[in-house]
Amino acid sequence: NATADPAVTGAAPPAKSAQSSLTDIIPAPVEVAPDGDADYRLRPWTLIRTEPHSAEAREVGRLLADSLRPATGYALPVVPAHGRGGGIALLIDDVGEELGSEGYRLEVTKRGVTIRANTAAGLFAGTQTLRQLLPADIEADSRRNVAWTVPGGTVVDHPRFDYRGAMLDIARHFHTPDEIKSYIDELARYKINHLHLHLTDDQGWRIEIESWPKLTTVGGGPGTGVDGVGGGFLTKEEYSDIVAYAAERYITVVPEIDMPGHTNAALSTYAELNCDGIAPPPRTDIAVGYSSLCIDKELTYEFVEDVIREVSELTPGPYLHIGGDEAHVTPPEDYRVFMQRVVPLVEKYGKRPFGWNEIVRAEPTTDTVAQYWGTTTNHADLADAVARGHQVIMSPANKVYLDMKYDEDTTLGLSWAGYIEVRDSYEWNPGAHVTGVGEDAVLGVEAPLWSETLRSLDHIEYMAFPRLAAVAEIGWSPQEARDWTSFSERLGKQAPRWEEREVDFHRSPQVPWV
Ligand code: TNX
Repeated sequence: NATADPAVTGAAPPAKSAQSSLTDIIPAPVEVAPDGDADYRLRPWTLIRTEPHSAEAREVGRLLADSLRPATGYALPVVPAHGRGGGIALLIDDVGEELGSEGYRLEVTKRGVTIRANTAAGLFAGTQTLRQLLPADIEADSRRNVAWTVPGGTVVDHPRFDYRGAMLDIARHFHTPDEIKSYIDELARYKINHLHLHLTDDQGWRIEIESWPKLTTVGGGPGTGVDGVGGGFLTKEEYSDIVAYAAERYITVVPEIDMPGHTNAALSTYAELNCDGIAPPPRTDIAVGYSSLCIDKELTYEFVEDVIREVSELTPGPYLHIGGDEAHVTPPEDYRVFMQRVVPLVEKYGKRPFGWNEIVRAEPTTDTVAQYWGTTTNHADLADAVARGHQVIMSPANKVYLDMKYDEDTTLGLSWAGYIEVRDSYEWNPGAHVTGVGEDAVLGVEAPLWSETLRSLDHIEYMAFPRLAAVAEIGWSPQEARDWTSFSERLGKQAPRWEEREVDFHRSPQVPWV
């Protein structure tokens, strides 16, 4: 018994730690059925038993063990699940078509926790739920004397949208591989499965391209970035390592090379890319819309193809994002000519093209995904594109731009799309947000984080949390299961977890923090 009298046993009792409830999970699951008589308690001898002959299931078990060992101090060996047995079981099983490739079924009885899924991705999602079901002390990085109780009952769960994304801008200020991995860790906890990396912009070029080596040494070198303090770039090895780290956590990296605008870092590095052959000076301010690749030069397309080829080769995921936003100095006819040539290059290298919503004006192949970042709920170009068959990612700037200030007192961030408090970021429906863009046209949601004002991981975290958790729930949970009161209460209980992990967050006055 967890409350055995220390005067009798001579041992220190487990410290009081708020037990989690089966209904505390973010994102809210499809079905939750608590059973107050079926709590399970982890023990020093608990085993993590994984589907025999599945290397992927074993790997999910290993990541789970890694995440539970520090605070529990238990060995938690990962062993093949032969026969019956208690402990934590991760089993690949036919759990029904409706659970799809990311759904899972989690059952907690007195004997143990069993997660079943059609795929290892589903098992991984289930393990993220399990982590949230343990007391917040589980996030500690050293041993805690706590009763590691998992509340009894059953969770049946699967996502609403296939694509749940977050974007990180590493161009305006470079963020290191360790910082990116730390962000990936947080995304995984909330079942976000895509990380869009904004790799290039006017102020910096952050991905090594072997055929154009000065892009990074000059365009991404020291002194680049906003205010000249955001230099740095990812080598090919570092990028691949991030992609692999993300993949282990069932997160797909979506690389973005923004063009034809947002290209001053490239244009200032290679004079020959400019129409007049003269390199403009590097820029460290935060203006937008002043740069453009030279549409009439053949060299432009050699450059673009080299970049697309090299980035595609490094990227196992299906998408390549080519930006296309705010090309204010590219005349519409030139923009069209450019995209009509470049979109097929993306497909030539086996990738599905992805662009900011402006891209649909160029009438690219309908396979091109349009990322909506507008602030209005009527958008004729987008509705027309959907009518032609395009899929859309919803990133309305006035709802989910994580770089927007929370309120007038927020020191970081921008406010061109307004202030965005947590409730604003939660209360909207991606399947009915823009007229003519219905649920079926929506591939998913994404929360972009632009980094003009963000220099450190603390800055990133402060702007992302708690709003990223809201966007995660929008992307995963059924619309009917979503409710602000419930969400805000569950959100309040995340605070001790963020504190344990030293994740900065905004203590929004809208949330009942515990
Ligand atoms: C608009 S959103 C941009 C970015 C800025 C951002 C700042 C979009 C496609 N373009 O270049 O960083 O606003 O919020």
